[in-house]
Amino acid sequence: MSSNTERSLVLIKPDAVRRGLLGDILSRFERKGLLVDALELRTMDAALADEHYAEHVDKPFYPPLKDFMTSGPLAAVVLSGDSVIEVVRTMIGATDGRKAAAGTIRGDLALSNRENLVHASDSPDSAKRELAIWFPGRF
Ligand code: 3AN
Repeated sequence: MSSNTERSLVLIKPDAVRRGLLGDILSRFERKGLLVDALELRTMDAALADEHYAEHVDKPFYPPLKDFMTSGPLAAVVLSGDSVIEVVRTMIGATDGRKAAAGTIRGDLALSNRENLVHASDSPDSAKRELAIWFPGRF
């Protein structure tokens, strides 16, 4: 079996920190066999939000998303492992927690399409871009 070790940028969002779910969510990734390469509690400011969500800044849902994402500390995490980008996207589930499959993080723990606990890079290109934004010069 071939392996494809890569990295993903994961944000465990302010709702997860407020709800005391940081350990639970991190634990799911660790139990899956993924490695934590970096972990920092950070608070997003407006400029970082606009850079991170560059593809969404003109969408109607962006202003409340920005308010939410800058509302308190989040955990910025770099995970590595075989096919980690796809594996983590599968583990977090669909964007809308009301529709995400049971067994996924959002499916089990979220009931919103905004406060949906986790962000994860959705492709190798977005991982590269997001790692450079959050951990410049490190990965
Ligand atoms: P995902 O996080 O599943 O990749 P994206 O990239 O489409 O979803 O959206 C980025 C973030 O914007 C989501 N995590 C969610 O917090 C928010 N979002 C997306 N679509 C909506 C929506 N229709 N209404 C409110 N918030 C949304």
